[in-house]
Amino acid sequence: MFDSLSDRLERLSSSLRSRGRLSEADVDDALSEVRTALLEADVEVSVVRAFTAAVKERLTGEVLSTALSPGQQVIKAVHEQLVEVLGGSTLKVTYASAPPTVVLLAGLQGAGKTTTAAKLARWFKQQGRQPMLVAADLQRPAAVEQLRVLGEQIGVDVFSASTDPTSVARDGLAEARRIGRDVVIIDTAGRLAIDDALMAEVRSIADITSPHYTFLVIDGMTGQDAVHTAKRFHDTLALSGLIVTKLDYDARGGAVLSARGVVGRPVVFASDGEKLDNFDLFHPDRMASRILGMGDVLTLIEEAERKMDATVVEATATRLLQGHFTLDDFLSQLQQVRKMGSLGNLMKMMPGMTKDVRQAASQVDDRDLNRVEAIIRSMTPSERNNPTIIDGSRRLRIAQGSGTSVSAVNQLLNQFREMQKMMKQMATGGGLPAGLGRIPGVPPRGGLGVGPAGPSKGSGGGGKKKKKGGRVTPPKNR
Ligand SMILES: Nc1nc2c(ncn2[C@@H]2O[C@H](COP(=O)(O)OP(=O)(O)OP(=O)(O)O)[C@@H](O)[C@H]2O)c(=O)[nH]1
Ligand SMILES: [Mg+2]
Repeated sequence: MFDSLSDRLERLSSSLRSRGRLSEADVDDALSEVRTALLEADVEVSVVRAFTAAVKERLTGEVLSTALSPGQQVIKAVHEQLVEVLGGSTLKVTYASAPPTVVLLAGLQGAGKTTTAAKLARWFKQQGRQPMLVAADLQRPAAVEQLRVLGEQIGVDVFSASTDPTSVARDGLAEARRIGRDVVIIDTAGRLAIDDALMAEVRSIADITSPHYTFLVIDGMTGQDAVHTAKRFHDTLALSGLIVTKLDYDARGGAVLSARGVVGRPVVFASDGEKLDNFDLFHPDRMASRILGMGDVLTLIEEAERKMDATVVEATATRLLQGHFTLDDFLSQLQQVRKMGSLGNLMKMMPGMTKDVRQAASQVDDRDLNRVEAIIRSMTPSERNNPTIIDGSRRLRIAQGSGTSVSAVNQLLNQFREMQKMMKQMATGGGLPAGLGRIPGVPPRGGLGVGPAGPSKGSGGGGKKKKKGGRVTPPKNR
């Protein structure tokens, strides 16, 4: 779903990867990708316009977090706007003080009303309620039977009668009161398109049962058409919200994104499969992540913002620029990486990584990092500060203390020495030698592009600062 949006953003994000801050042109590029992707997803044009304007504001209006790369900043802004458009937080279903709570379902033919009625009943049951289903679709002969079969599967009573839809609804409600059911879900008949007879029928059911919730069930495979239909339903029925079905299909998804903008009502539940448990409350943030197809990236962004300790990084950077880089500095960098999860995960989560790099990353053995950390931790402070004092017997002690081998310790020390040498060259203006950016002790597979992207705001010193931020980051393969 919405593959195009995540693809576009991914491409954009890799092209932004090397830059320190977003230029106006970058922002325009980003917005144009977002606009195209949304239109491709059949999102309503006014919703698209409002969306891109809001993303633009997010990207230009505030001071952006320096813990994020430009690509991440764009993704974050789009994600936040998606969450907002999808309705912010989840609607909380409350219950009538005088039960039963009445839920009316309406919608076009085949949207998924009957299936949804059963799923909803199952959901209420899980909330500790005692629901009852009412089969008020007398249009299709098999509709009552369909609901009865579903009700049996979930152990929920189904009320039916061969009178007329309004009477069935009224009598069903009375029956629920009589036998003490606290939630009543009314399934109604669908039509191919909105017509007066359909509207009159649901209206009269609504009038006689005064539902606490009136949900319109819409097929998530449809685009903005569904939403215009929804608007017309809303005009006659005062909807509480929408239930979107068939999100398991490779939908363009315009309906989901346009709903709030066009109908002014949130999506409350979502269904993503034919099975009765393929159903849950609609979570805008989860949906936004799914639309972006980058759930992990977003987790990373959040965590990077939360955990990246800018002061530690900055302090290391300063020492580094002065030509000092000790194993302690290295360890603190490693810990920054660590805070964000395993190396393999981290690499997978990085936006802008090519598929190849991701694949390589998934092969990176986190035990490599564990080993490096264990070795450094087994050193005394003076050894960390001055590794040249580490002689044979110290090596053996460190190897034993870290549960590794002398050759592993040697390997780390050799690579660290190389790294230190290059850092010194850099500090004396030697530029960035090729091969820098390998974690000592970790085989070079892909590169570890972590660390802050460099402050994006600065008093004209952006370039210099960025370089500084970049340099701190051990392995750097950007
Ligand atoms: N894959 C998938 N199929 C679904 C989903 N929800 C409903 N369906 C299927 O869509 C078809 C129509 O669902 P119904 O629940 O009968 O739709 P309805 O709105 O009650 O249809 P009418 O009563 O004819 O108006 C059925 O085959 C369902 O199994 C879903 O989330 N995913
Ligand atoms: Mg039905």
